[in-house]
Amino acid sequence: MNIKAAFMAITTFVSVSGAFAHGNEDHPAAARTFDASKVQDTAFGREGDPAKATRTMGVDLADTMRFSPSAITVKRGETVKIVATNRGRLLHEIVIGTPDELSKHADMMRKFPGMEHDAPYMAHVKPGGRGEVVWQFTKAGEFQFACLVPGHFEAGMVGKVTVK
Ligand SMILES: [Cu+2]
Repeated sequence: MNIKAAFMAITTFVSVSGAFAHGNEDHPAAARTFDASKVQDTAFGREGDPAKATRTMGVDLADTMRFSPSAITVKRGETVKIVATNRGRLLHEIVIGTPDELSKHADMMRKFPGMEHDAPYMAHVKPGGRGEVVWQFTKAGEFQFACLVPGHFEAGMVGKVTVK
């Protein structure tokens, strides 16, 4: 695959929202504005309206390459606000997805380490910072949240979401 084709694949893959960020400065973690007309369904749910979030869940991100808690359970249809706090000294992120999509996405991140990405189902969290993802889990099943900073996913920075 040539570079251009690879880039197109990444763009198609990561940008459910159509947004493709080129710098964190332009996209502070907490500045997402909800726009119901732009919500798109995915295999693991859809962007949630913050006004409809019924629960806030805290998840810590650590340099041990672990999330805490590492597993969450939600009800199908529920909109949750996940507040990710980075307790470490490294950049981390939380990206929700299906196991298959996340591992493909991690491959892309490894091949293009400088790549910035942004979508409603992820938050990049600087050391000491916080990020939020508001997500409605519309499908029952087992999903994951992961940190796709190159090397982190491979080191086991993956958590489980069970939707009942
Ligand atoms: Cu990480």
